[in-house]
Amino acid sequence: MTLQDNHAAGAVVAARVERKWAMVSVAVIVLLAGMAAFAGIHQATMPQARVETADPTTLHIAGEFVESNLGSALEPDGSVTVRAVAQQYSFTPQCLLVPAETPITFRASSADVVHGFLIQGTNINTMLVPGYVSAIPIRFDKPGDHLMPCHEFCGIGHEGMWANVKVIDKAAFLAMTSAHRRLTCVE
Ligand SMILES: [Cu+2]
Repeated sequence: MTLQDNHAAGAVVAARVERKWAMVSVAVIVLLAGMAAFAGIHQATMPQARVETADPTTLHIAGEFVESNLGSALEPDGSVTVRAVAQQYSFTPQCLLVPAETPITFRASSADVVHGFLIQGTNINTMLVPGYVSAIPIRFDKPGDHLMPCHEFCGIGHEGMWANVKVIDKAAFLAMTSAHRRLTCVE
């Protein structure tokens, strides 16, 4: 075998290996695009189906996020809507009370800068952007306590910004709704 034959054989091998790896990388891209499409279309995660806005400058004086409307509300269909506001450096209410085994929708916005909305032990993880309403559906299987830290750096007091989420028995929650229009676990 001459040196030239060797080179030719090497080129053939290199071309074959390159084709193989090109196919692998195309397959990875197709797989990732497929997963993103599945999550977006089938599980309705991102992008959000609609954009809701809320004026951060009047959040506390008018509309859905006035203080008297924050907390957990029982809807006519039996689901629960929880409304909260984030501001430097706290959440209002500081303790969110929700029932187990019930469809829940969290609706929250920010009064100033971008904050994070994350409930530990669940897949809730989003941003609260001033001017926009973040709406997240969830269902808790059992009672328990969850920490809800702000996980989006929002200023010097960021590390001290968190709230609690208390999941209680559904019957106990429903019993409380007759006495209060909006429920929280703030002491
Ligand atoms: Cu924050």
